[in-house]
Amino acid sequence: MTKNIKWWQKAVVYQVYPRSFQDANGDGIGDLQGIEQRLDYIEKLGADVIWLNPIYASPDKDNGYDISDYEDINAKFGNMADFDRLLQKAHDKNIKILMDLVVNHTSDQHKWFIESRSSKTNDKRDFYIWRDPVDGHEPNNWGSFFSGPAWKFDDESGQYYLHLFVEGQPDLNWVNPKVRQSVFDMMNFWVDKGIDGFRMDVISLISKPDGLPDGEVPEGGEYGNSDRAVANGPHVHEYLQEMRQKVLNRADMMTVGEASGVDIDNAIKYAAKDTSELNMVFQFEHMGLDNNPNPALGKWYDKKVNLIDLKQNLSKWQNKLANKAWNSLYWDNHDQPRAVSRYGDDRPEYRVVSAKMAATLLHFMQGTPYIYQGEEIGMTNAYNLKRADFDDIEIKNAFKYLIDKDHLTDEETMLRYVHAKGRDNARTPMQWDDSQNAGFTTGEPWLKLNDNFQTINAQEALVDPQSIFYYYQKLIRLRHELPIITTGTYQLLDSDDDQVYAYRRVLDNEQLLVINNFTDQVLNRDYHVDLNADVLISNYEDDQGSTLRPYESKVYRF
Ligand code: ISL
Ligand code: CA
Repeated sequence: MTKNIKWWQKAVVYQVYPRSFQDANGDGIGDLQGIEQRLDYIEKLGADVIWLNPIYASPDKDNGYDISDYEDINAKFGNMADFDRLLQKAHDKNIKILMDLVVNHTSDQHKWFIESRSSKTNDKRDFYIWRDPVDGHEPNNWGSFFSGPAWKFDDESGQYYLHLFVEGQPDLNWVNPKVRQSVFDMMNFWVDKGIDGFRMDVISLISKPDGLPDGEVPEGGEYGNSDRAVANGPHVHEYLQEMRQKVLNRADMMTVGEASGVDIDNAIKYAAKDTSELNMVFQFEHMGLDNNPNPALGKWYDKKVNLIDLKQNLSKWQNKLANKAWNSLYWDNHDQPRAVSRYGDDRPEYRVVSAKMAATLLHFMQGTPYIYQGEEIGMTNAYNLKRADFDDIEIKNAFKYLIDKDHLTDEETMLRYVHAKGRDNARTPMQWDDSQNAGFTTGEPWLKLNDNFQTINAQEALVDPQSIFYYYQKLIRLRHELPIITTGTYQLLDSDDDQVYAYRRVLDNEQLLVINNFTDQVLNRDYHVDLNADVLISNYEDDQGSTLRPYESKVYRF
């Protein structure tokens, strides 16, 4: 097995959210030149790949996920020459670049949509999903992912168009072969530039079910669940195989599909070992374990995940994908709250130790780990932001619909939920140092900073040998050095222990025992470890055997 390992199976990815990483020209918005200035930092961490969130031309209705020109750079971030230089500089350091590919939908400002909307007989009409009203209403009951209906009525032509996300994000009609060919041509434009792969936005949604049937309405909700109605549609695998033939096979690329609504069986098809489609998917099951028990409120909730549920879920993915497909490993990204706040404990006395614990838990699993910018310094959720400070359309709509319209919850509770789950927790500017605006910008930042930047920042981390940063650096180095982390089998221990997450990795005669105290309590657990066993990595300086201190995490190697 070791011989057939692909480069992306040993790689660690660092996700950069360009808008919030580093502003080079003082306009308050991160940009490509800013990323270039910080390449040394990413190189020091040791990551192999950078995934860039969308940097294409966009009216920014959903922070770049509404693209108006796939072959141009958003002027806020720079221009194509800046991109070409960034790619070159990254490659000079042996760092690869993964581009975000957003092709379930475009912006309503994309020239295809402008033409499509211009008349019912335009030859681009069929590039999008247009339907007549049914009894004067929307063609079906689907809700938008970001609240409200998924259909927008167009006065000119008297038809509705589908937008699973916001109004400014009309869904492309993948049934049309011209749409597919246009997307593949555009992808080849980027492949020809020498990029190293794609992260594919909501790729599980591109094939809509025949006849667009209504979705199930959650109790207390108003709209049908479009995620469940649409995900893994009838032709999605066929389209991805076509993409593989026409684009992906042209180079040695890495692909990861964002796959909401995907279960194990589907993931095995998307990410099968034979690589007929993608290399791996981002599954969402573990992201939903701490959802609100009221389905109408979806993710909006502030209770921590139950450890047994988490173990069951992650172990299922580890075991069932083994030898069949490949996992991606992540705690957070630009759509999720901060890892230490959600899975660790961001109180000052536990922040560092618990961030390292969460990192250990994830990084010794099988799969390709993703680190979201700031995770490596233990950035926390942004509790100082108030309703008026938020920028994210999902958060704004949630306030608007769930309080103002549906009255599902009150403003104060909603704010608590947003502090726990909102996407802006991840999007506040990167905290580089303790100077004004955390060294992110000399101007006015586009989104308010987390007010803890004076204590939590990269400069601080880089001078402290015990920092979270150096812990991640070591995790990455170990993954590069020890094949067992990539190829070993996974065995969960004590599945009914709701305080400690322990597992083994096994490869031939070698073994790793990974122990994580998920609580702030001192616990006692005996894993019958030989007194002479080597501690490979730990977040405490000494080993106290069966005594586990708060959030203690350690890995033995036999
Ligand atoms: O963010 C989510 C929940 O808060 C997810 O449901 C998210 O909307 C879903 O995973 C799709 O995300 C991707 O596509 C969206 C974009 O807004 C996200 O940033 C992107 O990661 C639409 O393009
Ligand atoms: Ca800028």
